[in-house]
Amino acid sequence: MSSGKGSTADFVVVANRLPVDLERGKDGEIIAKRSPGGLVSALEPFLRSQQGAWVGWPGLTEDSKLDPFEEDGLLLHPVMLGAQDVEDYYEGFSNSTLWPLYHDVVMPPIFDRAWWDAYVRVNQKFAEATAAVVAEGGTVWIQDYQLQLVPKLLRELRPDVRIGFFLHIPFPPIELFMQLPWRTEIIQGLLGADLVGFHRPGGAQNFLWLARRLGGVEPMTTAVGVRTKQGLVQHGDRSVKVGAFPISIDSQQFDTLARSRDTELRAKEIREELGNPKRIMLGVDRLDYTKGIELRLQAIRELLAEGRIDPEDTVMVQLATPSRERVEHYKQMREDIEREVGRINGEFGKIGHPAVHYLHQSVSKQELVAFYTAADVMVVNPVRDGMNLVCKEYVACRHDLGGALVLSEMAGAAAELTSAFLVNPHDLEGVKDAIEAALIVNPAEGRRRMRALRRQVLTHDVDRWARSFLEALHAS
Ligand code: GDG
Repeated sequence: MSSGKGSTADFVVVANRLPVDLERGKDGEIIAKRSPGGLVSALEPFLRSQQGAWVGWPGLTEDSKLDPFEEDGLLLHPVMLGAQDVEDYYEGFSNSTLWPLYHDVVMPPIFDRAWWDAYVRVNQKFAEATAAVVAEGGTVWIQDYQLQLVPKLLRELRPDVRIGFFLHIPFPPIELFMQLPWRTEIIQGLLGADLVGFHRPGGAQNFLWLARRLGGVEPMTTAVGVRTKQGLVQHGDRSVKVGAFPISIDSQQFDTLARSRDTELRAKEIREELGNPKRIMLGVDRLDYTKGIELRLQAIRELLAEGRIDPEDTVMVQLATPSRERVEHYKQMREDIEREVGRINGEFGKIGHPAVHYLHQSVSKQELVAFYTAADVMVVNPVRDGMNLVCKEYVACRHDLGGALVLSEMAGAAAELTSAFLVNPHDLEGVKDAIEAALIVNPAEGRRRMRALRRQVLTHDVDRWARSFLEALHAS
């Protein structure tokens, strides 16, 4: 890690988190670690190729100042947050107000005025840090729900820069968004951008409606175009473009990793470690209540109880990456999930041969790819998900055309991955049927589906996503 103090960049990404987490070691020294999650996986390869700068929080809870540093060719600008900011802006307003509200209120959002004040304060801090980093006339790409006020705040500080904003989570239906006491401020914040992007046209459409109602904008195009998937509004003397840009993954990288000899060997080893079952089902998620992990386990328990899955020859592996562990909803959910795993193994497992293998830990990318390669059925059943990258990664790894994907209709990815076994995640019987169908699909049908899925994922990668967003931004 080398210092990059004082430099500016033509292209700046701003996100809540930096792509590395910093921690204090025993002697007070700073240690950098890769940080997981969909946003980092999606953006990092692109930014690396652009030699841009990244502004974000490094995960350290300290109000001190930390100089910018270079990590693996990326210029990183840390925005430091104290313990109270982390509690109120991050765990509070971002993850206990906005996250549940934007995910169809699957959990009740909490509206707390002190959290909102912290959200405003921290967004201002990010805007100031970005204003100091971006070169004259440069481009800034702001990411996600934690920073929805930054477009407006940054424009006030730096009217010379071009500003894009992309939301990685769903933009909610109008009726739900209207519950937010600070709805006008959020819409006004987003309208500070030149381009506001969403995963799905539905999100863009909701935003356009709200911009008219709360943002005082004049519609130039009232609908998100079916072909262009973009709309345009007049906001004061500026026009703001609104559009859908479905995110993706570095498909080629996953394909290449999956084809390597090491992955093949490790996948074989995983099967052996699991007792060489006939079928392996896999779930990979951040431990989050939107991902439907409890429902998935319930479906599996019922399939086992009804004798539709034989625990002698079929096992489930659930990789659950630790996430937001200090937030109350997450603590409760972890307990519920672990109780359910215990219950299933208590009823259907044998000594040394559990029905569900559960890991509450993060694994390396190589190991993850080996799991994808080893899995016969990948179960992705979020109750709501902006996109979901895991299902795309699974598909990119199946160059052998093996494996089957069970996918929730409520994931943004379902619009593209139509050859998956699509399910309504609230329909428990439907989920059970889809898992069973995927387990017993005949090989020709399975290959046909996987071929179609791969065609989509390999031709629509993260590079294409980023380029299409930035092209639209520069054309605005
Ligand atoms: C948000 C939106 C949207 C997970 N466990 C491990 C690991 N991961 C990686 C996966 C994947 C990423 O984390 C998770 O991405 P998702 O898209 O599935 O979910 P969120 O974190 O909720 O992401 C989502 C995304 O932003 C991008 O816009 O798709 O809808 O909610 O890349 O591979 N990676 C490693 N070890 C793990 O144990 N190495």
